[in-house]
Amino acid sequence: MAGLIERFIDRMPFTMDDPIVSIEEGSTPLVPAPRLSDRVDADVFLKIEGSNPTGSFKDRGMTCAVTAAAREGAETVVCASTGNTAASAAAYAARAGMTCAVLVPEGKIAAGKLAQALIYGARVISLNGNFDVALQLVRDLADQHPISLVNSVNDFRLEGQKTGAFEIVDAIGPIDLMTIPVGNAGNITAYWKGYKEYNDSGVVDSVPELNGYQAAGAAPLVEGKPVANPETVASAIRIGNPARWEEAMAAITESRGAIRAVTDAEILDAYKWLPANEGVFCEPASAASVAGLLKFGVSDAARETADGRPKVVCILTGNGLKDPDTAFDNVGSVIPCEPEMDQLVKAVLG
Ligand code: AN7
Repeated sequence: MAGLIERFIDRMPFTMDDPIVSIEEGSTPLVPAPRLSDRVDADVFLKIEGSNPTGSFKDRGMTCAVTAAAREGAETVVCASTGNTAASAAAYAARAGMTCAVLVPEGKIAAGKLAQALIYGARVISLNGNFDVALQLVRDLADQHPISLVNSVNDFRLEGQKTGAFEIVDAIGPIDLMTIPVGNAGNITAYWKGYKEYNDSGVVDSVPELNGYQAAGAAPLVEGKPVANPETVASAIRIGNPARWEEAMAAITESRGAIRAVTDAEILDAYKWLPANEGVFCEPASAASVAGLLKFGVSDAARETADGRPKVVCILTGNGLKDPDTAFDNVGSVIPCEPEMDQLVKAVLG
């Protein structure tokens, strides 16, 4: 399967003559979730973005951001990151033969993401400060030096990430509701762009309602003001001042949707329920989209416009393997066993 620039070249700010940097991202599974569907009385599908090359949706944006950087002749890319952007930037820079530096909040990045950034060969800088401070610093750095900034303030990132909407519609037609975790608010902005683009060009004649979910301890868009010290178990969305604030709120309003908060306890409930009941393991931030759906349900408006049972898609933005520590903190322990049949029988049958 080709990468997403090639697959959607007519809707991209690129031509096939550009130096396309791809690791065959996109084309992720859209998996029906029968048990979740029963719980919310809707046909729910999970968009498994953890199946991208580096295990998160960031690869959709990064193929575009790094292709644009390559076209401009950039030699170095930089980003601030809660982890997934760092892993993705590091991989695509490696693929392009560029140098990559990533700025991550000290101690607040999941182990898998840190391992990825390092093994792909990035310079990993641990900042004594949170994501919002890191983003401001790299914005200033990129203004002063010939370095390409690949955070989602870079419009090319949105061009790539909008293809998630195309894939959903191509697979199951127009949907009634989409739920998505919101951190820096690039992804919800990009999905809305994608749905509108398909609608405006006549591919479909409706757009879905968007429901965005933030962690309660890091919910600036819900509170209507920046959060100085964001805190949540979902480290990927531990962000207090989203860069795409206005665009995200416009997407919510235009889609007649909502931006709401889910607590860490609700996030962790969904995080554990999903693998045990649907066989799908996502990272805590991603589970916010399921936690939100379970907490708030499907709106009356989405049910009314639906043709039969409403069609709902939850975006699962990152792979559960990214964050093994949170998994171990929330499950039982392994069962020790001597190589004897009696013990084994007890261990297996409980
Ligand atoms: C798994 O990697 O911001 O609202 O620096 O990793 O577009 O920010 C990650 C964000 C959701 C939120 N789910 O998306 C970063 C970073 C996962 C994420 C989000 C992120 P945006």
